[in-house]
Amino acid sequence: MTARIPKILVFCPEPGEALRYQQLVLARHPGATVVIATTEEEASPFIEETEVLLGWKVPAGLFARAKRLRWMQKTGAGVEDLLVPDVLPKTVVLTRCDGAILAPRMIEYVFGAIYAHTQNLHLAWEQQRRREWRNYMVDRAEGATLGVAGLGDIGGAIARRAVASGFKVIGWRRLPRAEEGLERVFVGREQLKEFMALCNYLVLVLPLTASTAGLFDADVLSSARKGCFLINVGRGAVIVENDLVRALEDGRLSGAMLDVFAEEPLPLSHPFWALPNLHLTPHVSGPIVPDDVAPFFLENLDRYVRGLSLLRRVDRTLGY
Ligand code: OXD
Repeated sequence: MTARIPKILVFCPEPGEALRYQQLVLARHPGATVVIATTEEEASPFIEETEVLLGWKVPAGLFARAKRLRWMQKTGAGVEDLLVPDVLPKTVVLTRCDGAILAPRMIEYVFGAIYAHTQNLHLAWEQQRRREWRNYMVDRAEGATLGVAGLGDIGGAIARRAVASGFKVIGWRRLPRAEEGLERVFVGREQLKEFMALCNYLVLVLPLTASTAGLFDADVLSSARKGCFLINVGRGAVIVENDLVRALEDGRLSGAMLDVFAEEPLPLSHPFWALPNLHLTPHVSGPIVPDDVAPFFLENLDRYVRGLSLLRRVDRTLGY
């Protein structure tokens, strides 16, 4: 088995992460050639020989020299960086991480955000810092309508958990597909505003593609149910951020919790930092943990060696 394992380069900017993938691959295939790199310079001596690339944040310049590269397994779920024209050659098969691996942590982020909102936790923490004892009302989320835009591996898992947690759950997706257990699934741009008008909580779990970039603009946001609370764990650029600022300022949306932004790190001058009803986190909702992701890669590697089709192969036209 080991003799047939292709040369693998693991590229991760974080050394501990790269090392852990190397250990996990070698534990399954001792004797395989698995090298690690955290910078373009470190990858340079190996890139021409590499057949399989595992990782993320790979400097675009490396691909031009990767003449033997046949397959890239991205360790994250989003692949928009690799689909920029002229980055990853079309001859290279691209697979992404199975969202089901990331979903359990992202579900906890989303429900943490919802309950922090209903329990007014930000107010409690502000009061504590001021040593202030002042009563306030808390709300309930159960029974509210929660809409999930993007019903892939992650969005679908969030929706199922919301059903189990007593929400009325509706969904929105770009293309039709059978969906079980939701009150209703709205499809396509033409049904987006109707969907928005029903959501008390709106969770965005969309990939960034040509069809989703800037989708949530002033027009779409103005159709949101008054007082809707928005959570974005997909990609920041699906929202026109200045339009979101206005929707939060004028009270159309009661608040937002954002983990992703059009530009990351969020520029210091960005208006989001100062909005009282917006809470933000630095893209932490779905951490890529090597011990979670490596078994998926190893399964795909096994399929690759046996000439089988790879799991979560990216459709470059759809963008995911
Ligand atoms: C991902 C991410 O794409 O972490 O998986 O954003």
